[in-house]
Amino acid sequence: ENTSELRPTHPLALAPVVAPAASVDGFAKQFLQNLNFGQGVTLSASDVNDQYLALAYTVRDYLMARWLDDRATQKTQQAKTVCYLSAEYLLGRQLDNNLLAARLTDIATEALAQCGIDIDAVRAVEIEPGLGNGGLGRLAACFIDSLATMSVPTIGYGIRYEYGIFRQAFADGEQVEQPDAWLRMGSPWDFAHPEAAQTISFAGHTETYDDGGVERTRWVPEWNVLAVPYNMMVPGYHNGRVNTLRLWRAVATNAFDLHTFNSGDYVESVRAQTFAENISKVLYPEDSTPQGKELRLQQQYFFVAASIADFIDNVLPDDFDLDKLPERVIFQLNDTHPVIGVPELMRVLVDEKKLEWDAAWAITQKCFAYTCHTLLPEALEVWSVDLLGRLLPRHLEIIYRINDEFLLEVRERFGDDELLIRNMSIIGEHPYRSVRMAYLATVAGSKVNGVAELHSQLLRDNVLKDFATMWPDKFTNVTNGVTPRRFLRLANPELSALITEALGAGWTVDLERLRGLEALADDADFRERFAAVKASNKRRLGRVLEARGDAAPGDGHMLDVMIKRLHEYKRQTLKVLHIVSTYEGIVSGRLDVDDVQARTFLFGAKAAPGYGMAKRIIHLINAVGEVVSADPRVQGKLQVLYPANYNVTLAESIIPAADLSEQISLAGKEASGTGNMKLALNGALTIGTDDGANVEIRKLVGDDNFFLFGMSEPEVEALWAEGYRPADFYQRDERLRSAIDLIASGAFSAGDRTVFEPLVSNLLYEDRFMALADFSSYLDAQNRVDAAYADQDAWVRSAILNVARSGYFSSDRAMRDYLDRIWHATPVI
Ligand code: GP0
Repeated sequence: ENTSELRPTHPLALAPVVAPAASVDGFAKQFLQNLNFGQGVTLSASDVNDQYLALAYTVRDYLMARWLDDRATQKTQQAKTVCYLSAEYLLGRQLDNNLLAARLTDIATEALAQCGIDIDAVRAVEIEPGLGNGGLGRLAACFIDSLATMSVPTIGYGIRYEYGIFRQAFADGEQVEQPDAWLRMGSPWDFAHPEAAQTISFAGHTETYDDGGVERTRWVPEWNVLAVPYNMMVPGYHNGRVNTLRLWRAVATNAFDLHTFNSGDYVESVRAQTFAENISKVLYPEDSTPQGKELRLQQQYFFVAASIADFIDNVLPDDFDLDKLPERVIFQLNDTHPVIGVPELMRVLVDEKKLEWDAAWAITQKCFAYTCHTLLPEALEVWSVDLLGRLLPRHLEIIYRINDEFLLEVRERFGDDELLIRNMSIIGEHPYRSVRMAYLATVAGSKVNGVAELHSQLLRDNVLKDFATMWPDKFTNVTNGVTPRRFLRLANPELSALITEALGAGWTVDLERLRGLEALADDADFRERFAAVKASNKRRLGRVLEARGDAAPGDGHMLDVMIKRLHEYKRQTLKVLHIVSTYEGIVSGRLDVDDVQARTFLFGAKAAPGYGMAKRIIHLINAVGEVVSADPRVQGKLQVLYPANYNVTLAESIIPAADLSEQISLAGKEASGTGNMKLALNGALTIGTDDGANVEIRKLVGDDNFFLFGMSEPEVEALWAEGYRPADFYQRDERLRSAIDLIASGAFSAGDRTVFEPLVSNLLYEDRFMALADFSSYLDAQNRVDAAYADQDAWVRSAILNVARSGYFSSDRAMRDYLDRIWHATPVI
């Protein structure tokens, strides 16, 4: 910092930075100033986007004084900083969240009203930064919110993708992907710090050299890019704390080749720039599957190397003794995407800072911890040795040495068991030589955690069994959580007001206080008010959907929602089979239409663009929806909605309106789920399998307030072991046969039997996720749902108990668990 070299004499320059006055007048003044001098328009000439940007800059102005203050103390204080390394942050809209955190909502609303502006119209133009795919990215966003609210010094590190998760549209019921140009209308919430750019290198070779009698290795890279940081402010809720989310953008070190440009070859002149800047161009739209693409490895190394260098250069004081690094930082690895940070820190310590290998390794092991988010074997990331060695030759050498020393330790512990050695090696040999990133993370990390009790147990018992035997204490669980600020306070203002009226406002930062609602579940007056809020939220959702050109949920319908990424293991197909079966039952007369509860089935889901089967399932949902909606025989009874482009913003409208939450993955496949928590917290009842965090939700809310169905994880294993033949289930269950036959007959594809044939035969002859095996149990549970819903008083009581008993699923609690069990860091107030 060069501020110490400044010798200001002006009194304003000597005064501390202060926020604008927290009053309607102060806000209006700052807003108009930003409109006039920032956007360069007068109020009367401004359009809604100008107003949005000016409003955002105004909120930022209020937060900035605290942010500057917190940065200064971060540099001087000796506290440990949590560096959350994540390739994804699925933030959602910022404006409302930041207004709320800074207690500016009412002031801003009134100030804008006095300028003749309706703040709701301004809100609506914000494009959410979709820098994540789904649960994993949203979890990162919840965690940094909680850490700021708890005053824990934190830096979230990630990538500033120019294009986030694709925008989904439907054409004839099929998904089409469009680029998400989220930066097009301006990005008021982040600001570039080009002066803090880091140079990130790639490729080339390594060589040894004599360093005053010591042989050392150095990396001679072949090309590099600049990593330019963009800071986003992460305000805590009502505590004045502002943490940082630091996202890196790739910029070419040489903008273009002037010589080539002058010779007239414009395309060639910018080739290198295009190449370098592609690194932060777009988020990989993959969820629960790894992408073995070179560009993705470039992204991973790019952001992790920049982040580690940034922390050492810019956050730690100069001349910091790196032996003490573990006292000052924990790098939390959000899945394996940032694991290349392990050999990177080793390279920095050994090659650049010239520490001994053993000392460097001792430091590194204490500085990292690893969160695993999956059990699907196909989702465990591996990099071919060939690719890794080409892109990061020094890192591959370091990984080899880490592995050699680790395998020596294995031999010492377990003897020369070659099979065990092969199984535990960080380097896999089949089908090609590769680095197993989850193993590297496990060997290097001080702790390894799963994201729900069942998941952590299965990690210990299956996926990482040998490692758990070797280091039982390394393994722990932290059940995921969600931020109550965004997903209750902001998304559900009416329920929030009702809760605050009943319990006081403290629940927003102490969610266990919701327990106080238990007693009110037996209060008829409270139940009535709770039900009125739910009904109001449904109408609000209807207005949101209609404004987008979608249909609203049916009047008086139960709202049955399945909102999550489209994946076979999550079993949207099982949901479709239920819908088709109900439809077929009514049409064929097997079901008495009066016995069927009127329902709106609402789906929200994107499929990875390259995931053919998932896309076919999307097509099927839309096709079934179209037929069901058009059929007069089920009018007013069954409705299927599938609004395109499900994202955080839409989730915030759907979740508060939901009655029934579908959490129907095959047991043992969903690591945790977090949508399940958001829905329960907003008073939806869950129909779910014994999977992920469903297990904990059911335990907390009670069996009477949860619809359990399906095989347990051990039952799933047993059925696989005995030989699973889905066609047997089809033969045995008439309801299942009719539903599948109806799809196969072409009833949802204008008579064309080929359209869904691949889907049907996959179900009948493969069915990896056992939808057919769980079908009858699922249908029975749905019948229990119908019966329960018929008694509205009892249903509302259960809904209230779901809210009252979901306090555990606050991400504040999850953060406390990480702090206690993994990070050993504390809040700094
Ligand atoms: C897990 F492996 N998750 C992955 C992945 O690639 N993407 C992703 O979002 C999810 C899990 O499936 C989860 O169970 C979990 O709750 C979430 O990560 C956060 O831990 C889905 O909600």
